[in-house]
This record gives sequence, structure tokens and C-alpha cells, in this order.
Amino acid sequence: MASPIDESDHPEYTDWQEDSRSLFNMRAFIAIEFPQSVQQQLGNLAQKLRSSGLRGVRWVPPENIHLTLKFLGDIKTETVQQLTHHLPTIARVHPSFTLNLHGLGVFPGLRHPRVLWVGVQAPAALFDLQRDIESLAQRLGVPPETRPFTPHVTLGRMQTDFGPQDQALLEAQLQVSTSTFHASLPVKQVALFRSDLFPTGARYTLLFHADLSERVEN
Ligand code: 3AM
Repeated sequence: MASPIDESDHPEYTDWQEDSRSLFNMRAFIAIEFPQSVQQQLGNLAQKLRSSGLRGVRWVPPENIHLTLKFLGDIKTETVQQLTHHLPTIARVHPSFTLNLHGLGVFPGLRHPRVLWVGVQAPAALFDLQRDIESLAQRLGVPPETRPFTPHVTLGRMQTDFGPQDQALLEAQLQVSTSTFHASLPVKQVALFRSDLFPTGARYTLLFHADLSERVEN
């Protein structure tokens, strides 16, 4: 009598499974997730800038606001599995810390602004964590980041219709909001997010959290 099919006895079947699995890529990034209250504070700040008459900016929806530690790009499912294993190992040797959000600015500069951000006053612990995440990503085959890590929180991205009038308004608003906006949050975890791009904008899905050490450093 023929025995029932056991997948593990059929190398061809398992090889096919491996191959088809590695075809499934996803766009992903590692970030610090923000509590809703802080997302709301940042959303209110964006709303204030908006109501000053600033146009030509695609605002990040409050629920998407975060601090990116490493953009991974398109990665294979097997890389996600490796991250599930290695990211917690790295996270747990790094202390928890507090992030202070203060000041507004633009990348690459005021003459040709492309990204509007809120600044991050970060302790050394954030830079140490980011450096270890960057080297883990490289070990897993993710291309290295060529620009130095500049912690920031993206509020909006300038669109093609961002004009000289918006430019003047932006400069005035940067001065006002820079001196008035403050927020802070405790950071106890890092998170892996999946990012799906749609014509209406990006949708981020939390894949998992990795806990930092309970030791607090500031
Ligand atoms: O919210 P921020 O700007 O910190 O800008 C994208 C966002 O970071 C960044 O990854 C985060 C989640 O999408 N990102 C998107 N495409 C990128 C790319 N090609 C990128 N960062 C570097 N290279």
C-alpha cells in the first residue's frame, strides 16, 4: 500500500517550497512606534501648520508617525524570519530611554525643502541601538545606509506644487513652531513594520515588537 505523502520525505517538494517562499518580498522598516497621544500632538502641530495656509505638503497621517531606525526596502520572508530571531537579541542588550521631540526643520535645506520634520533630542543610547540595527541589517544582506543617521520625525513631504508663497509661510512657521512645540516619550521597544504603498499613501502594519532592556539610560 502506498504510504501517505510526508512532505519531509520529498526533497523536491520542500525545495519548491523554499523557492516559492523566497519569492515573497515585502517592503519593511525598523522603527520606534509612537504612542497615540504623541502621534496626536504631532498631528495637531501639522494641523496648525496647515491652517496657517501652507499648501503643497503631503502630510503624514498621525497614525503613521514614527521614528525610522532602518529602512530595509524589499526583503524576503526568510529575512523577516531572521529578524524575528535576531532583533530581540540586539534590543534586549540596549537600555530603554526617553526621546524629546523639539524643533522643526527641513531636508535637505530651506532653499529646496523636500521633507518637513520634527527634531529629536536623543541620548547616546538611541545612536548605539541604531548602529547595532544597521550592522544586523547588513549581516542579513540589506544594503547599507549611505547617509549618516539623523534622527527625525517626518511630518510631511513637499509636493511639486509647493510654491514660493508656501516657502515664505514655511520659513515663518518654522520659527514659531520651533520655539513652542515639545513632546516626549519613553522608548522601551523597537518594532518591525511592513509598508505597503498605495496611490493614496503608505499603509504600515506592525509585524512585531522587540523589548529593550529594562535598564533606563538618559
Ligand atoms: O518617516 P521617515 O522619513 O523617517 O522616508 C521613509 C520613512 O522614513 C523611509 O522609510 C521610512 C518608512 O517608509 N524610506 C522610504 N524609502 C526609502 C529609501 N529608498 C526610505 N529611506 C531610505 N531609502
